Amino acid sequence: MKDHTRLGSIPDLFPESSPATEWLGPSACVLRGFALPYVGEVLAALAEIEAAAPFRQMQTPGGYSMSVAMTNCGELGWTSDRDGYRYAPMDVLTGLPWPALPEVFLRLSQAAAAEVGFAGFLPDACLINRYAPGSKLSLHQDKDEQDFGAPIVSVSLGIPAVFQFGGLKRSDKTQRVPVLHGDVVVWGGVDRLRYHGVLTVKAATHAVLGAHRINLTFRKAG
Ligand code: MD3
Ligand code: FE
Repeated sequence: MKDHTRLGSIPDLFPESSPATEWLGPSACVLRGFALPYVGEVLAALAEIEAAAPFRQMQTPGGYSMSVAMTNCGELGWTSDRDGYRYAPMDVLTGLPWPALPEVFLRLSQAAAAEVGFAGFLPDACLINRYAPGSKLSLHQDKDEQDFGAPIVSVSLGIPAVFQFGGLKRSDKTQRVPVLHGDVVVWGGVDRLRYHGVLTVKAATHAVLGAHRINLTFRKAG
């Protein structure tokens, strides 16, 4: 029978332009738009977290104020101050435990990790970074967690940014990876300790988040 829809014969004009999954390494990849179906629920949960544990600009051990504002949810939260970096169960700003990880955060991070081969990922910490234009995160490794066997899942929301993505030594060559609202990055295994950072965020406006970028990183910290 003749195929009147011709769906099977429409050529893909852009076969490599924006694949849904872009591998950055053997165990690191970008899942384009993966968080989009979750965004409504994620933003509602985020409003509650922010109300209970406000964003704050933490101090570095060297006494500088970070340009990125941070808060946390989960059993453990990442903190930096004059004494150093660590995960702790209490928010020193409020004197209260960090808000619990909302169910939608667990569902999203677990689904993303499974997509990259890390089935059963169960984070106990979510660091929430808020970037205004001009904010950046210098090249670093995430090594304050106890268990490097678990991956980290990053969810980007709001205005665009460019990730810097290097190797296991600070001096290794870096790649630049643009990330948009809804993009998810998962890294683990041999890529778990790769240096990374966020270039200075440019001025832009997002329909929902205004002049902000928010990044959630899900971690197994304890
Ligand atoms: C590592 N946050 O909070 S992870 C952090 O946008 C942090 O706020 C970033 O780094 C942020 O510690 C999101 C960026 C990232 C992307 C790809 C990687 C880290 C990576 C690939 C391999 C290793
Ligand atoms: Fe990091």
